Amino acid sequence: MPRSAPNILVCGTPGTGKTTLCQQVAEATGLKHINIGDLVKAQSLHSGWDDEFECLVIDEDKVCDALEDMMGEGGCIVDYHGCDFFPERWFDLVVVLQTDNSVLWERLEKRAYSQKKIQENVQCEIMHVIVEEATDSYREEIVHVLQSTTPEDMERNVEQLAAWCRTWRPSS
Ligand code: DAT
Repeated sequence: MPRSAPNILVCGTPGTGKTTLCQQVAEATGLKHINIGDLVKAQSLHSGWDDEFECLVIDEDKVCDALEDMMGEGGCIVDYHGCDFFPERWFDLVVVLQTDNSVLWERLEKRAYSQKKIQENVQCEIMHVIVEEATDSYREEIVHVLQSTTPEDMERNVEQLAAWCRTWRPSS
């Protein structure tokens, strides 16, 4: 069954603006915003805390099982930093957000992350880790890398995604 509305995945290093973008696109288009971090906490889809990386160890199979029906219906905008464990068939568009390194550093400092966690995340951004993950996991033509450093970038990205949704048609 083809989806009646598109599914979008928004990924990128923490702090690049995924949640802000997804909220605004959801408001503009009616897509359902699915924040994977919130879902994992709400439904305990994890196996505990990773002391080294200072984050929950998510249970990827359980997350995929929890999402399968919604994704099959379509009309979801999914918000998660990584992207390599979702089924490729779920998404019509994959957006990777990127932020200037010094701006990203400041955003993460405001989150009260440890210096180590900030360094690891900014290093991840410098090395384009998520861009590589997305291009390794999805067809090149559906992966779009968007800058998310300034409020103007955010506004433009919201408009672009909303415009893309308006013109999307189900494939036969
Ligand atoms: P993420 O969901 O990727 O972790 P977020 O949406 O929570 O990121 O944004 C982190 C902070 O940065 C938040 O205070 C909003 C701000 N921000 C994000 N993208 C921005 C942009 N393009 N311009 C200005 N501020 C931005």
